Amino acid sequence: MTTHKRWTNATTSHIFFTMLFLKMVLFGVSTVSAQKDKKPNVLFIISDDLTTTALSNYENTLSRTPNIDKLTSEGMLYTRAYSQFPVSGPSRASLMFGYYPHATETFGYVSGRENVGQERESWSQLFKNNGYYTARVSKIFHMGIPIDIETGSNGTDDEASWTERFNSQGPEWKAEGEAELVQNNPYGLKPRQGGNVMTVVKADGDDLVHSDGKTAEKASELIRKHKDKPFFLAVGFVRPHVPFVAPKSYFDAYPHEQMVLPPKVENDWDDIPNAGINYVTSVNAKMSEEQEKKAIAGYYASVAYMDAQVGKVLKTLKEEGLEDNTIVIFTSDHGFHLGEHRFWMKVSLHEESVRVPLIIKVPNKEPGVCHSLTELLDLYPTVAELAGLKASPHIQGKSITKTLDNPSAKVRNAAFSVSNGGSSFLLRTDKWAYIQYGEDAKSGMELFNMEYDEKQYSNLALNPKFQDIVQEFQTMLKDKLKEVRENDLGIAYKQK
Ligand SMILES: [Ca+2]
Repeated sequence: MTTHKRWTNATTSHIFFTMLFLKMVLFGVSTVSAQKDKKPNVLFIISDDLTTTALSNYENTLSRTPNIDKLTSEGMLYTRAYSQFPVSGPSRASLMFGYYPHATETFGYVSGRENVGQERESWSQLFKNNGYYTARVSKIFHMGIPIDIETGSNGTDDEASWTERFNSQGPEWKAEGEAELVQNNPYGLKPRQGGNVMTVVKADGDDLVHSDGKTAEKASELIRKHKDKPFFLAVGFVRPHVPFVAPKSYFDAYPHEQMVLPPKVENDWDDIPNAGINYVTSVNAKMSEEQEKKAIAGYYASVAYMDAQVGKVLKTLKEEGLEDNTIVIFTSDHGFHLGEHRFWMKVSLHEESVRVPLIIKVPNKEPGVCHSLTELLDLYPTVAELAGLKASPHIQGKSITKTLDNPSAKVRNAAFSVSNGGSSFLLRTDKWAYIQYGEDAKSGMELFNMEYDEKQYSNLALNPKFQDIVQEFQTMLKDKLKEVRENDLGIAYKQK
């Protein structure tokens, strides 16, 4: 009896431990250790022409972006992230290849490959060459919006960067619905126009009629399909880039009459050099106050639509159980003016045009807010480091991984951006924004104390009291350009 009982106990416990072991293998311990060894996925989401001023996780109290807000609450929010060139083509070439625009002389609507040569790896290509499945959905390298979306073209993509690539065709400004052109249309005669102009369309139909809806659907499909191997998935949303097109319902929260215009400051333009007056203004676009408000409402509705698509992709990531092993990045290629100084669109090196939203969520790292200066150029080395991959030592961004553990850690003293074919420059420090037009400053300068004048109304560059500061920035700019130009590809690209 005793023997039998002992045997039974031994058998029972043997069975118990076998079951426990199996359970651990199937569901528990093995999953944890496998996750530890598993290469992290990368989900890179980039919106087009998205300014921080239109986001509720930054300074806006009217615009609503619940999905981006949720990601913000789970990741590190960067409040001082800067684009290297406030226009799609050169900004994207810079962030994808890891060089400043002046290093490669890439200032136009190209991928940037033509200037770095075949042997250098783009950001996603580094992952591809290290066993990752890499895919692009819609606009990552430059695409002309709206034309390349209308035709479903690759734009000036870099094919070598991807295992697979997908485009998301959409009707853009031709979408069915209620349309209105809100610039260069003083008599309101033209309902709509293509190209790079502010046509607003309150569209008929659902999210899937448009490019970004299709992009979210394709991205979700790829996440489900490739969840068992490491992936680098780049998801490009084209809104809120013009035309401001979204399903009607996204406009409900933004009646144009309730939009608040930035203050119109008397003599605002008097101390801005001609080169600093943006290419689209309320004046040259002949916009009435009503049209200005409609432009803002159209932009906010486009942002809300894009935000909803971001939510769909993040939901899929969660449903597939990949949140704990995926680095998520959300950003934009540059900002956008929504009537500040009566400026519209990008190109300008003023704060609203050149500063970008940036959220980086890394599994097992605490959420937070980081005010240190960062650049889009930093994404490549940062994410490579997080994934344990070795990027070329020649790329020019800096890894900001230390800010993910310590948000007060500093990576750089100044952020650097350029515009107008590389002839205009911005150096942004914690305290100052210094803008220079022409490498010799012959076309003017702007200097703003960002602690007291964050909206940049008072240009101090010609004030005698600040000449030593101007001198300092001119020296800093010369040094920075020299550093940027002294790189591993200088001779190679000049010989092409
Ligand atoms: Ca853009």
